[in-house]
Amino acid sequence: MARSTPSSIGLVAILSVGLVVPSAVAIDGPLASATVSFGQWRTNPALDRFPILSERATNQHELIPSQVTIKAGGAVNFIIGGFHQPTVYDDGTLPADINTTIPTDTTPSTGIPSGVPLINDPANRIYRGQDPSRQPILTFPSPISGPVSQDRVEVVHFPKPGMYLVICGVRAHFVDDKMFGFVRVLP
Ligand SMILES: [Cu+2]
Repeated sequence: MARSTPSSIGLVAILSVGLVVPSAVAIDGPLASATVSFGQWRTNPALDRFPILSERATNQHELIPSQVTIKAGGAVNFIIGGFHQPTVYDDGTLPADINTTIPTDTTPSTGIPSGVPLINDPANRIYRGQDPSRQPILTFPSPISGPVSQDRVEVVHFPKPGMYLVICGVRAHFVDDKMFGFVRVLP
């Protein structure tokens, strides 16, 4: 018994430290997170979406701001306004690296509307957002024809430093409207 006492004390000490220092510590401070407006509803000319309108011609296809900076271990909150799909590529990927050929590098949207080409180039892709056509149906009582909600949030974690390309997976938005930006993650 006498020999077991020191090790018991040591075990208690280790357990106590374990209680004080969690295994994963969330980061804090101004670079812990950033917010990106991922598509925006226009106001000029004035827009009236009441009660459930999401007319695509009245939507701005931009990431605002186009580049944000956070620390490793931080997060980016993509606030999605409109029919968009945030997709993130690994450190160093450039817009020219993304393959967008139909149909080999795209997949059709599977909900409402269906058949919209969504970029599906998995090379160096580290995150692909939800199918924007598969969001909750707005009409109630709901006919299957929709429409679906186009405004939502996706929150993405960045554990490693680097410069990450973020594109909109809706092919026409990326190819025609250059809808992309970057997340700079500091050590
Ligand atoms: Cu888009």
